[in-house]
Parts: sequence; C-alpha cells; structure tokens
Amino acid sequence: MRRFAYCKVVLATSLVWVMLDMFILLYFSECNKCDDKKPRGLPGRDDTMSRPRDGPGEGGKPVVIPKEQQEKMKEMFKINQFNLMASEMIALNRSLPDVRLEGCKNKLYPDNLPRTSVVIVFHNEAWTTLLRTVHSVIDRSPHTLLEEIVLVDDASERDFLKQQLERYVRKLEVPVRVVRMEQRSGLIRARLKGASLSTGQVITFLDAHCECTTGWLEPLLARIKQDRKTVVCPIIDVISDDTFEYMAGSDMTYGGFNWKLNFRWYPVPQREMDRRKGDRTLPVRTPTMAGGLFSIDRDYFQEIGTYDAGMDIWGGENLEISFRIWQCGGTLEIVTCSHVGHVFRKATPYTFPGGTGQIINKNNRRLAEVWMDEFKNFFYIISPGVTKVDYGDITSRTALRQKLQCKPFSWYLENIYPDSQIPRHYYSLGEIRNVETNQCLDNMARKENEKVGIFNCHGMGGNQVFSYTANKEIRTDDLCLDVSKLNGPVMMLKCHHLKGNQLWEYDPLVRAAIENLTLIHVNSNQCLDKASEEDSQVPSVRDCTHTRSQQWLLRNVTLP
Ligand code: UD2
Ligand code: MN
Repeated sequence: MRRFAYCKVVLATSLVWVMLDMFILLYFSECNKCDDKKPRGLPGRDDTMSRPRDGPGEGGKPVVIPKEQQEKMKEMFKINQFNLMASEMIALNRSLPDVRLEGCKNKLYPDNLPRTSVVIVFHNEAWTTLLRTVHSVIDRSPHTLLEEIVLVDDASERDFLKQQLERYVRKLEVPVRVVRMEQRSGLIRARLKGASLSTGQVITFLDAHCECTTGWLEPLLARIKQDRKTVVCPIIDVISDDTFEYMAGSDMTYGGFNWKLNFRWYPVPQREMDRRKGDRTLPVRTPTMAGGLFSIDRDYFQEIGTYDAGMDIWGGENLEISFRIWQCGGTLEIVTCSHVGHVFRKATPYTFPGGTGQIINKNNRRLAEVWMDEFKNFFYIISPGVTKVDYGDITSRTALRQKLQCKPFSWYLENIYPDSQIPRHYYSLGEIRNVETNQCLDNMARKENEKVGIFNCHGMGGNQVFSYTANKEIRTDDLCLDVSKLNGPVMMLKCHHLKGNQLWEYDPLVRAAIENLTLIHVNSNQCLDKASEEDSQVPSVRDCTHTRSQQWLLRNVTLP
C-alpha cells in the first residue's frame, strides 16, 4: 500500500511536468503494477479451494466493469489492445471450465512422456496476462513433465518487466528463466533464442497472453512420443479481449490460408472426419497452424530447420513452418483433447519498426519464394505492389529445402490441402473482361455475401483477380461467384466445393461464333451478363441471348 501511495505522489508531480498523453497512460499502467500482484490463493496447489469462487473472471466468467470505471477502462484498453482493467481484476490463478470433449477426460497416457520446456516470448506484455500464462502452465501441468519455463523479453520498454519480473518468478516452484533480447528482434528470432537456451526434449511455444486448461499438456506430449515428427497444436480457445471470458474453441475447424497468405480457420472437411472414423477426440491433421501455440520435439525442430531467422517482428513464420513440416515429411496436427486459451486482439498494440505492411510482406515473400513454387503467383497477383518488396537473401532456406528433399507445393495442395483456397488446377488466373463494355469483374473490396461488381479494367490484379478453376468455380481468393435465383445478381460466397450454385461452364472455343465466350451458370442454365435489368453496375445471370454483353474473356494477368 505504501508503494501505491508513493506512486500517486510520483504521478502527481510528473503530471506537472509531463503533458504527453501517452506518457501518462504508460505511467498509469506501471502504477497499477505497484499494487500487490501476488496471486490470490496458493499457486501450485489446486487453487479453487483457497480463493473465493465468485471473484471476477472465476470459472472463465466475463468481467463486468462498473459504469463509472468505463472511461478509465477505455484508456487502459489502448495499452495492450485488450481490457487491461478486467485482466487486473482477475486472479493470476483463476479457475477455468473443463471444456474438453467427454471422451478426452478419461484418456490414459503413458507414464514416461518426454519433458517439455515452455518458451514464451513477449514484447511489452501486460503483467497480469503474462503471469497468468505462467501460473496456468505451472498449475495445470504435471511438474514431472515440466523442464522449465523460458520467458524471452523482446526488448520491452516497461519497467515492471525488468527486475520486478525476475524477482517474482524466482519464487515460483518451477524453474523460470528470463532471457533478454539485446534489441527488438521480433517473435521469430526471440523464439529461436528461447529454444536454443532451453533444455527439455520437447519445446512448447506459447504466446504471452494464454491460459492452459486441465490436461492440456499430456495429450500433446503423448502424440510426440508416438511419432517424433508430429508437430502438435492444442485447440486454441478464445479469451475475450473485452471481458476476459473464456470460450471453448471448436474441434471442427482447422488451419488454412487465403491467397493473401493470411492464416484462416476453415471447417474440418468430411474426408478428415472419415479418416478418424468420426472420433472427434483423435488429432486432426491440419494444413497449417495458427502459429503461437505448439509443441515440437527438440531434435526434430533442428532437423527441419527451426525457423527462418530472416523473418522480422511478426507474421509469415506460421505458414512457413506449416508448409515445411508437411512438404519435408512431417505431420502437423491439432490435438483436440488439449485446450489452451488465447486473448485474440483486433489490433496490434506494438510498433513494427520499418512499417507493418513492409515487414509482413517481406516475411510472406520469403515463404512464398522458398516453398510455394509457381503457386506464389496467387499471392503476388492479389497483392499489387508486393513484388517490389525486398525479401533479402533466401539461399540458406532454399538449400534447406534441397537438403531435406522436400516435396513440391503442388504435392501439398493435392495431398494435404485438397480443399485449399488456392486451386491445384485452373484454367485461368487473372481478369474476366466483358466483350461489349471492355470492363472487368471486380470484387470492389467487398466482403463475403456481397455482390460482385464490374469496373474499368486496370490490369493490376488485386480486386480484379479471378480464377476459373478446374472444378469450374470462379474464385476470387476464398470467395466463389454464386447465384441462387433466376435473373439473380452474382454474389460472392465462401466456396463450398459442392458445385451447386457455384458451378460455371465456360466455352472458350471459337466454334459457332455466337455461342462462345459465355459463362453459363449451370444450375439456372442462364448466362453471366454484364448487368441486371435494374442495375447497370450489378453483373447478373440472365437468359442466354448470345449478345456481346454475355461474352467474357478470361485472361491471365502477367506480373510486372
Ligand atoms: C498469431 C500467433 C502468433 C504468431 C503470429 C504470426 C496465435 C494464437 N498467435 O498472432 O504466435 O504466430 O500469429 O506471426 O497463434 N512478440 C514479440 N516481439 C515482437 C512481436 C510480438 O516478442 O516484435 C510476442 C508477443 O508479445 C506475443 C507473441 O510474440 O507474445 C505473438 O504476438 P501477438 O500476440 O501479437 O500475435 P497474434 O496472437 O496476433
Ligand atoms: Mn497472441
């Protein structure tokens, strides 16, 4: 309490001198740290007995902030881009619901599982979320399986993450090491450092705002024990960035990516359900991982080339390691009996030195150039300008691919990700140009469930990139042109791979001159027309009239 009062004095005096808003904000957050942040209850024991069961956030319940505090709450939100005030109200060792499938709760695992080091990298993380991650690991892992926890500080600028953190973790009953990056390096190189200093047979990576639930670790380690080339992820549950409510993630989604190389969740396809004979407690083979939470055998991590140390700050490393695992003979799975929560944010709280776009594009170019072969063109065409970004030297990574004799990206698409957003076979990748108006189909940067547009052709790719695929869909990224009623407008819907309203027949051949170049919507037996009756800006299907407004040229766009 005395320290708290001291802080107030310091704050008051500094207010006189300092007018900068951000500074005050930061100061405020540090003063919050002057409060005693010892967990309520005794960490390391089953804590639910020694703490009020109805405290804020207990049982994963949402935290409600009283009206009069909401202004302050909004200010504090900006510091980490999550509700810091809520997080500070919740015990560092709060209880959580057991969200596992019933079939998971009684599974037995071998006694002699490999031990893991848990590596957590952070930059300017909040005290409470970081320590809640640490406590949840300690409280919900058998200590016989926990080698150590390694915290890698990626050059944070907050005082409480210095000695105060070191003092705090010294008192915990599992060895926790704090390692510092000399300069801001990004999560990829920070993880590499943490991994290299750790000693467990398995390395488990976690983000710095996670909460592990009961039984999270055993199924991960058991799977690696069965097959050391299997890299495993838990189901990532959602901790609300607004209320810190704990919400179970689904075992029915797995990892994919779109043409822009954004990681995305998609439904687990039927073939993967069939392979597991409908048993949802068995691990799901996933084409990609989200990136933050996974376990990997230490030697296997080395063998397949750890991470691409040429990647900066954030992004791309998750798809890169996913492609590499599959293409080079490993397996990537989501172990559905393991649940770990993560605070998903809508914005990043920290800086990207050099520019966000620049950095992410560079990382993505590195992975596209090394792993994606000719399919990198989907990324390049939909992201105009990206080919101008310098991606540095990749010779050591292409040499790695050579050395490990990794399979081509087409193999990955065919065998691991047949339902991928990038089609394995396609007729065209480029623009779809109307013969009469010379205008092009254009997604107008609209979203799912909106109408496709038409606009002057610019030949620059981006919003005017469509692919007519071997499955006869017309795709732009992960959306497919879809018509659900006669004379209806052409909508952009999630591709469902079921043909139906997303099946188009194109006749490119010049035979009877009037019949070619039509895009026939098979279900309605109508033709794609530049406009609808009512609206000249809305491409629609209409009865086939064999006029030029229903003729289309599918042209490949060539990259600059
Ligand atoms: C997701 C992943 C994240 C990473 C990222 C792509 C999950 C839940 N999260 O983004 O782990 O794979 O996609 O790169 O799958 N950090 C640093 N230095 C930096 C920037 C970040 O140490 O320069 C830390 C940060 O404090 C955090 C971790 O790296 O602990 C991941 O960053 P994030 O939480 O901002 O990433 P997220 O969850 O949006
Ligand atoms: Mn995160």
